[in-house]
Amino acid sequence: MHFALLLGVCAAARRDAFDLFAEGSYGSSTPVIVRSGNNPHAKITYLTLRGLADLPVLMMEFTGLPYHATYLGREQMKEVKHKFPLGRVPVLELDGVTIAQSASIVRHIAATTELMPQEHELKAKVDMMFETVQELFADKWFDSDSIKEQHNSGSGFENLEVITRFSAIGNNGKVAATGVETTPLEKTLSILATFEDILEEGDRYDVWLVGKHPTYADLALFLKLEAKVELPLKLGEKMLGLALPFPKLSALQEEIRNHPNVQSYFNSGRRMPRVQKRANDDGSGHDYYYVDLPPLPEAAKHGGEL
Ligand SMILES: N[C@@H](CCC(=O)N[C@@H](CS)C(=O)NCC(=O)O)C(=O)O
Repeated sequence: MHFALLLGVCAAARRDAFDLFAEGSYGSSTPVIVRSGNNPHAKITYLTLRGLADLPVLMMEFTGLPYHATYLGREQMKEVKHKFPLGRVPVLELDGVTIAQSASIVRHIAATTELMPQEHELKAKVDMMFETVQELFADKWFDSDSIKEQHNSGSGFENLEVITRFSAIGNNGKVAATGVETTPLEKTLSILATFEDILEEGDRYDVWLVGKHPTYADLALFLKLEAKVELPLKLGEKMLGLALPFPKLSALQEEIRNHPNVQSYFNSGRRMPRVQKRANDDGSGHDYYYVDLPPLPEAAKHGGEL
C-alpha cells in the first residue's frame, strides 16, 4: 500500500516539522497535519503528543485504513475545543459519525475494520480483554514522578521481590485465583501473568488473546507493553530496567512490532513523539517536553509531500 505523507504546519509560515518538535515543549507547538492515504475514510484530531490517539491511529495504520490526523498545540486546542462533542480530544470522524472518548473511538474503528470479530461471543470476549488491558499500569504508582519518589525512598528491593514472585507463578499458575493483589504493582503483574496464562492455553499456533486473528485488544496490549515493559527498580544506588519474563506476551509484542504496516508507520514520522513532564523549568508551572523525536524522512523535514 502506498501511503502519501504530508507533514506540514498550519501556521502562516511553513516551518520545519523536525524543528517544531525539537524546539521544546508541547506548549510551544503548532498544529501538525498527517495524511495517510489520499481519500481518508477517517479524520482524527488530537494533540501534538503521543497519548490517547496512539491506539486509534495504530489501528488505522495496522489495517491500512486511510486517515488524516490533525494534531493541535495547546493554544490551538483552546481556540477550537468548543467545536468538539465533549470539548476534549481525541475526536474521530468516520462514516459521517463524529465521536469523542478514546475507548469509544477504538471500538468504532475496530467495528469498521477487521479488528473486531463478527460473532457476539467473541466480540464480548475481546472487549473483556480490552477493558483489562486498560487497567494495566493505570495507577499513578507507574507515573514518572512516583517512580522518582520510589527511587529516592529505595523501595526497589521490594519491587524486585514482587516481580520475582509473579514471574514464578505465571505460566499456567492461575495467578488470578491466588488472591495476592494488593499493591498497584501486584495488580498489574497479576493481569500480565493472567494474560500469559491465557495465551499459553490458546492454540499453540496463534499468538492472539482471543481467536485466530489480531483484535483491538491485542494492539492495546502491545502499546502498553511497549511503553512500560521495563519496570524501574532501585537496586543499591542504581536505577535498573527489569524486563518482564513472560515469553507469550513477548511473542505477541514481536508479532505486532514486526508487522510491515507497523514497521512502516514507526519509521514514517507520522507517529507523535512522547513527552515528559518537567516541573517548573521556567517558573510558570510544569510543561511537557518532547523526549523521542520521530524519525522524520528528509522530504517531510522540509514540509514536503511523499
Ligand atoms: N476519557 C477521555 C479523556 C479525554 C481528555 O481528557 N483529553 C484531553 C487530552 S489527553 C483534552 O482534551 N485536554 C484538553 C482540554 O481539556 O482542553 C478519553 O479517553 O478520550
